[in-house]
Parts: sequence; C-alpha cells; structure tokens
Amino acid sequence: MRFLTAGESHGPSLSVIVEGCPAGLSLTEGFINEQLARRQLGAGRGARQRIEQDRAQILSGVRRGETLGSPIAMLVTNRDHANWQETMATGETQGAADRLFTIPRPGHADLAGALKYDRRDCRDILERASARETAARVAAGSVSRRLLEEAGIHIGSSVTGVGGIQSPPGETVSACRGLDPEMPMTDPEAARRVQEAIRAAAADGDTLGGSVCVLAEGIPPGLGSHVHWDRRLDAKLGAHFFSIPSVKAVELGAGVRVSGLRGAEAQDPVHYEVRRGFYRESNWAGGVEGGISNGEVIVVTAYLKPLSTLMKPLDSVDIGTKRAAKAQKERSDVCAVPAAAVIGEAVLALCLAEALLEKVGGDSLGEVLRNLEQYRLQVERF
Ligand code: EPS
Repeated sequence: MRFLTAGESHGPSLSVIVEGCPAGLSLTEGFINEQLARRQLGAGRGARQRIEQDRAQILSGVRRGETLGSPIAMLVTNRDHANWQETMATGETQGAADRLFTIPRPGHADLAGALKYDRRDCRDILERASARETAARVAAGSVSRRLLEEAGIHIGSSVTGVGGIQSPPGETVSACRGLDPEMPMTDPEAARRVQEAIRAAAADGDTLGGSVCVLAEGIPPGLGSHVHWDRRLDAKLGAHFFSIPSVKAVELGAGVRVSGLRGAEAQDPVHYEVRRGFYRESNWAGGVEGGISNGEVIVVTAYLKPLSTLMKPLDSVDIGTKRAAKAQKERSDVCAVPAAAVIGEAVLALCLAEALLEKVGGDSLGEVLRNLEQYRLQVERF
C-alpha cells in the first residue's frame, strides 16, 4: 500500500491517492471525516481552523461503501481558498502577484526551498511546506487504520509534553481514547498548566513545541525485517514520523532513557506460558527488536520544535533587496502538538498497514485476514 498527496495550503484543495488497498474493506467518508475532525481540535490552533471544516470526498476506488482494490482518490477542499483565489490561482492572472513573501522565516522551508527551486517569492515554497498537507495524510491514514482495525490492530496517542510541561504517556489505546481532545494529556493538572502556557506564548507572539506518544496494540511479531536496512520496521517508523513537519526527534520505546543504562537493565527478558506464548514483562524496546516487530505494543514518541512562524519575528534578510529585516509574518498556530498526536496515529497506521500487507499479502480483505490467521497460527504453534 502506498500513497501520494498533492495540494497547497491556500490552493483549491488537497488531494490524495492511496494505491494497493485490498478490495472488500468497508470505508465511508464518515469514518475518514471523524479522523479529519480530530486533527482540527486542540488548544493553540489559529484562526484558520475556524474557517476549515475538513471533509474528504471519495472520488474513486470505493463502491457502495466497500473498497474495490483500485486506487482510492480523495479530495479535501480548502475552504480558505475563497479568500486566496487571486493569489493562489492555478491559471494565468492579470497583474503582478500579491501577498509576496520575500523575508524568510528562520526554521521554515522558505529560504532553503527558494534557493533550491529558484523562486523569488517564498510563497511558492511555503504553501506546500505548510503542515496543512497533513490533512491529506490523515485521510490516507484513515484507510490504513480501517484495514488495521479489521486485523485487530488498534492505534491511540497522547500528548506527553508542551513547552517543557510533561505528562506521562497514555499506557493503552483505550486509556488514550478517554483523553480530552483539546489537550490529550493523562495528567489534568499538566494539561491545565499547558493551556496557560499557550495563552502566555500567544500573548508574547511566540509558539510552543512538545512531544506526543503513539501506540499500536495487536501487532503480530514479524513485521519488518532484520535482513536489510531499508526493510527494518524501526527505520520505516523513523521516516514516517520524521516526515511530520516540526518533528526533530523520534524515539522508539524508551530509546533515550536506555542509552544511559547498563545492558542488563535495558532489555526486555523473554518469558513463555502455554496460554500466552512468548511474552515480556517490560517494553523498553517499544515493540521492535532487530528491525522486526516482537508482538509487544509499538510505542513511538515524536518531539516537535516550536512552530517557526512568529508574531514577534526573528532576524532575517529580504531575498530581493538582500537587506536585513525581521522575518515576514503569516497567520499561524501557537501550538500544534495535539494535532501532531492525531497525525502521528495516521503515519503509524500508514507504516504498519504497509508492513502488514508486505508480510501477509492479499488482494481482498478476506485473503489478507486468512493469511494473517494462518500466520498467527504458525506463531502460536511455534
Ligand atoms: C501552517 C500555518 C497555518 C496553519 C496551517 C499550517 O495556516 P494559515 O497560514 O492558513 O493560518 O493553520 O495548518 C492548517 C491549515 C491545517 O489545516 O493544519 C503552516 O505554516 O505550516
């Protein structure tokens, strides 16, 4: 299963094509829209989210609520495009471009992208670099999520830190589901302090980053492989999570903490019971050993830098005049960490659905589930 997204932040729409989804999976716009709505919630979002009400329109690959095995194309309209029709017109227009963006924001793709693509208006870069693209990724991730649900694999997330205020991760998917979508932290006192910190950062024209922890339960052992670097599940997870805008560090299990321990303290001893098969009593590894899922819960923590669009901007240089200037302002969010948790769920679903299909294969949902059942029996009888 693979996917491609397209679309600029203030262009007419985002679009996505998911290819390789088995036939016979029930999939509705309603299910995808629930996930899209979750991504729009969360403290610290800006005025844009009051304009958008993201809805996916399924254009192909689904008939009467079931996938066909053909490419699934989906469209998410940008309602804000109505306010940007002239600036973001795809056809030729009269007169000079408006809303020129010539003073790059440190930390954004503006300058590096303008140099690379030889554009004199950073808008040609920032419109696509915008995290608006993640709406398309959440739509694609919803398809993977549906497939994983059928396979008994469930995904959840929590926010574990914002602006230096920490909260313990949700330990199970069902515990994560009970959290407040505005600030899905397990510690309500931390969540309250975070809300205050977001208000204070907004008042200062500043932004906040943080961290999210994403879990997947029900994973069979054997996704990914140790045999080659690009088949390792941890490498694939890293690529997926690092592709979320603002993510600057990704941790599997207790990766950071174990780096300071002795070897004997940092592994998960193996146990066996006839009823349970092989199991562990700890999960420092986060569900992956040697690039292969080991059957324990997959635990990924992603760390996000504070957003780089600042209302009190930093020093920069105008790319036209080459004169020093404060970076250009553009409406943005103060904090997007709760949204990143939902996006993290989507990318984890995309990564695991691909790995699952690679392991068991199948052109129809029935074939995938039969193959998976056979494989689970093989593991059980090992
Ligand atoms: C973003 C800037 C803001 C965010 C946007 C990401 O957009 P605008 O400039 O239109 O206010 O709202 O995120 C979304 C639109 C979204 O749906 O997540 C950026 O520069 O990355």
